[in-house]
Amino acid sequence: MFRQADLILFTKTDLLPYFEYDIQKEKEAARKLKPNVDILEVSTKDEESIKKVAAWIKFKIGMR
Ligand SMILES: Nc1nc2c(ncn2[C@@H]2O[C@H](COP(=O)(O)OP(=O)(O)OP(=O)(O)O)[C@@H](O)[C@H]2O)c(=O)[nH]1
Ligand SMILES: [Mg+2]
Repeated sequence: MFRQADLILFTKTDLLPYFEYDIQKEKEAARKLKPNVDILEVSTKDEESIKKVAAWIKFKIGMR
């Protein structure tokens, strides 16, 4: 899955303080599988993070 992915979204990042989830470690693991993969952190509580996803999609469409 991660070898095929163009973008990895880590979602619900507002909840990170409440879980023992090492996001940096997971990013490193993903980059081991696909070094140049794009990675974004998203939370529905953070409008900017959603806009970044939309901008990523628009950018990719523009490349076609
Ligand atoms: N706190 C928080 N809750 C979220 C976020 N995104 C979705 N949720 C909640 O998570 C639940 C599942 O919502 P979905 O829209 O299915 O989100 P999803 O990213 O597909 O998540 P999963 O289905 O749980 O894998 C709902 O109760 C949403 O309100 C987020 O960024 N932060
Ligand atoms: Mg869902």
